Amino acid sequence: MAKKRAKKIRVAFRKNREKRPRSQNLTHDAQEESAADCDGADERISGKGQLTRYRTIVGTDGDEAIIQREIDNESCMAGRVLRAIGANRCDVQIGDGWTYSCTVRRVLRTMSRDARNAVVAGDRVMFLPTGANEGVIERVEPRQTFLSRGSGRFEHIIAANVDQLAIVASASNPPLKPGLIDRFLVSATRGDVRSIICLNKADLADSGELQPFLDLYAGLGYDIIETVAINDVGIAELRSKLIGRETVFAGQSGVGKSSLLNAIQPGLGLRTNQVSHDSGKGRHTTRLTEMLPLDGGGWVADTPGVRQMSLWNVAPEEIEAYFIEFPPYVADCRFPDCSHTHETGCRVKAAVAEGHISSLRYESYLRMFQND
Ligand SMILES: Nc1nc2c(ncn2[C@@H]2O[C@H](COP(=O)(O)OP(=O)(O)OP(=O)(O)O)[C@@H](O)[C@H]2O)c(=O)[nH]1
Ligand SMILES: [Mg+2]
Ligand SMILES: [Zn+2]
Repeated sequence: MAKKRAKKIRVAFRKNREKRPRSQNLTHDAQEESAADCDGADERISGKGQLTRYRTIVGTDGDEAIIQREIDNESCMAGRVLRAIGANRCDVQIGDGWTYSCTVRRVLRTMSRDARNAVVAGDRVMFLPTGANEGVIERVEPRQTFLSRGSGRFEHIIAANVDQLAIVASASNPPLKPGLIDRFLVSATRGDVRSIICLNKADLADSGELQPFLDLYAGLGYDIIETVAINDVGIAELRSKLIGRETVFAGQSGVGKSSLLNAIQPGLGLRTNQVSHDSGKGRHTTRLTEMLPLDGGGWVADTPGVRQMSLWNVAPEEIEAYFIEFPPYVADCRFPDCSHTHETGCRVKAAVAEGHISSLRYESYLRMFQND
């Protein structure tokens, strides 16, 4: 393929030197930006009018309108972001294992208009070394895969260039939320990431209680494993699915993401904490997304627990395509633009009534469709 020629490109930037407008609903925003959402915490929600400043940069227009800054390749080094600390500092590892502590060139932060964080764990970057173990990130390579969610008016990219997402849910304490699993499945598919579901804390469920969930997701073709992080149940099976791959662990706070990773590789020594007795919620113990090397090959990324999983950039009418059991029925709905919510002659609703589509999954679909 012919190399793309560098040219001058007009780029809309987020204004960054002005005072940002105060949000109308500060309490809500404070809740939305949970303590665990600490990466990118210095980015605020800003009004639409903030996106109007244009600047010209030298770069190449990629496919999907990805704009690549032209940089001096001679003086830069290639590396992988192991962890992003706030919006402006990252640890970047180069091929021989040496790690540089890097800042992020301001132009990159203003260029990433919709994203809360310009550089995320897993990114492949070019950086300019400024010392023996320091540098400045000059360019983020286009992401091959990504896992993201909506965070206020921005996209929160959790990790990039990983193969798999381990969706961790707990049988109890905090209670199982199937809707959250379904949202992660949609988001992973959208970012080209395959999913594994870990139903952890199986020791806290009555025998047979989890079977319907296991059957449901296994029946849809998803990889689902029952685990007990503190008792070594399902750990060998989970480990075998991780070796040689790059897997991001995500889920609510307190479900046992860090505990599972410690069970898989005790040397990781990740901090864990009890679920709060009062609220029944996790305590947001893990604060950063961090890529960790696995003995035997591959990487895992531990992430802070999320409170909500809003879909980002998925239009309501696109959601049906992410529910892998829907398409055969969708084709037979009476109206070609059927939303499967209220229409007569809807085959999806009929399939739910007949028990061919799980009502749990259909409820998840409805909530996502209504953006609830
Ligand atoms: N009974 C039981 N408890 C578990 C299991 N796995 C983890 N726990 C406990 O659940 C609590 C929370 O575990 P963490 O590993 O800190 O959870 P996390 O998902 O990493 O939470 P955040 O970092 O806050 O997102 C700890 O007290 C763990 O000991 C399990 O399989 N069974
Ligand atoms: Mg944790
Ligand atoms: Zn329909």
